[in-house]
Amino acid sequence: MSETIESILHEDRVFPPSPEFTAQANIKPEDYEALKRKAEADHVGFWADLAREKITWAKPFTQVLDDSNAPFFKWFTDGELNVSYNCLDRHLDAKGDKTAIIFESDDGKVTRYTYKELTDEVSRFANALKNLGVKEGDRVVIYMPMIPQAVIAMQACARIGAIHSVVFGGFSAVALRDRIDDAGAKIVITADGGRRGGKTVPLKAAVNEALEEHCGCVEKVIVYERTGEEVEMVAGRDIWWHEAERGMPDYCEPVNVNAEHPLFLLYTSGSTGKPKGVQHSSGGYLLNAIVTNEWVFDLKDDDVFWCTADVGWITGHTYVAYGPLALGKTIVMFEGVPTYPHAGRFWEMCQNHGVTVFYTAPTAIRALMRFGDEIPSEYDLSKLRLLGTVGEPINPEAWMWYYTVIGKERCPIVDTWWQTETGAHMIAPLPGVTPLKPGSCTFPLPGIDAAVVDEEGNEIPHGNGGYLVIRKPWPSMLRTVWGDDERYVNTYWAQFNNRYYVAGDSARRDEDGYFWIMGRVDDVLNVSGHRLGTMEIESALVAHERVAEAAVVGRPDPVKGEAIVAFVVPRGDVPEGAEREALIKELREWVSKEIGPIAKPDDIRFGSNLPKTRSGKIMRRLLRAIARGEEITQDTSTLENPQILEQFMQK
Ligand code: 6R9
Repeated sequence: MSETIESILHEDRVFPPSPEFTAQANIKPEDYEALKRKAEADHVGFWADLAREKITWAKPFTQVLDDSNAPFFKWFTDGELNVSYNCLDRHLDAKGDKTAIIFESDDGKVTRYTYKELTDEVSRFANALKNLGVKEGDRVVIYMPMIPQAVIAMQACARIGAIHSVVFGGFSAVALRDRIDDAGAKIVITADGGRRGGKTVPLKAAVNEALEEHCGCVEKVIVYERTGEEVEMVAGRDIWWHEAERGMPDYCEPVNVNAEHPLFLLYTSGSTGKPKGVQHSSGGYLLNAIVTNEWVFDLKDDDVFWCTADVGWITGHTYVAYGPLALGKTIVMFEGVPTYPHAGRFWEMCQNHGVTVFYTAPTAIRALMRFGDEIPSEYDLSKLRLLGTVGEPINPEAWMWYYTVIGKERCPIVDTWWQTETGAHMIAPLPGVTPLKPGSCTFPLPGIDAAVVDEEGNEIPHGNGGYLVIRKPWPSMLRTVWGDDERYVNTYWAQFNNRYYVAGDSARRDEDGYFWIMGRVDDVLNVSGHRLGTMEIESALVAHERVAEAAVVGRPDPVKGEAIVAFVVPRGDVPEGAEREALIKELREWVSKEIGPIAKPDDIRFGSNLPKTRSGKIMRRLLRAIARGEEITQDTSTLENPQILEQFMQK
């Protein structure tokens, strides 16, 4: 990427934290300066001190960073701990009766667990796992709805040193089977079904299908009874959760494991080939999970933190199942979807549970924004004090809507850049310190050496786009790709001779040093010799009053190198006939005006939604195939809404 990526996104609004927010923040400007100074002066010592302070070690570590086999880094190598002990037991004396989880089901039923109750549940289930022969290091696949038992299962694995691999409940039987096989899982934990948007998700049926072929590794399937609908149980293999727990003592001694012991695997799609089993450690992972919840979400004891991510994603690991619990805080879990039974569900839940810190994805914000400002205004959102986003760049319009309509201009927005592989936030504002710019994830956290570099790995001048890399190891970094060290090195390190972690994103820094994520490296277009971030064109499109959402991809063009194809979800009805032609013309002119003539889309298609994975990520591979008029050969099993592909195929 030797050429400059043309960054045409002009965003000059700046929102400094209010003095009131700063006054109460966990990290104040002077703390931030001190942390930064310390991390810069002594990177390893910085993390060592935090690890001693934040984690309860069963055996203290004496070695901090082992880089003798880089890029296979190890942290706190001779230390021992139990992650479940750190999330549960250590709070019991002071906070046994404090609410750990407020759970709201799809149909609105609310269940609460105190720390004491949660600890007992985890212990009992951990004993059940042990009783079924699960040992330290065994892999356990968890394929569950977004219910507290998913967290209980994860914590129970951690308690006995088993390695969990959560597979999102929206994945198909085929995707599940591949993950079970790759992990060599001995146990699968599932439910009869889940409930989302008033419908049943047939989880057990998918498990049965997945286990029909391969998966010789699986010995037992544990089934939580959630919907009560009839399911097929295979004799000798399948056992109900409540039966597995019968007679189990409600205390299970936590097993102390080495800091490097894998806590979990989490499969994530690469740009090509089969999904990678991203392997995380116990000690290092827990440390970044703790500090980022404290620094970025500013969590306090009276906070009610709602991260809307499913535990099937990394966000649901670090900001639901582990981080907030390790800090002894109260979290909200929600089984359903944001628009059922009505488009005010999120805001109603924020009101009813007194949510103070709310964390969701730009795609959800844009979807809810389409329903207008009146809906959120019907709810009391005055308890909210901090908002967050994750998963993709947030366009400034959605940011402003979130800031004004949801946060009432009172709540800072933390735009958090990170990945499955990084384990926790890497680039994000500190809400009491960092002046915000809509659409920028701002600055790397203390102890995180992120940079934007060119082809040779040299840091490039501000204003230009390049590769986003992390130059020093950090505790929660992935340790390897499960069973495939070579792929780990090739995917993340080889590009710069194993010196830097390569995120696969492009980014630029502005004149103030703020980081702006431009998209995946393969999302950068080259139009007539100009490099354009697809996100910038998308931002321009969604700034138009008739556009609710947009995705832009490239298509090979004999003259320009690449032509720009825009997939647009209009506000209101999908236009037809003359109206459609007029809108296409208007949008082309609009983009031309917003960015410049080179960014004018060559082809604009309309549809009622974009093809998305169930985690809300736009499936650009698919859009690229459609843009090129290719037959769709890709796996569409992870698509939330397959029927909209048809709409976009029409010219
Ligand atoms: C946490 C998570 C990682 C990819 C990442 C980037 C995109 C995540 C972002 C963001 C812009 C943000 N991404 N957060 N882009 N601004 N605040 O989403 O993990 O599912 O592994 O995705 O998501 O492209 O490389 P994961």
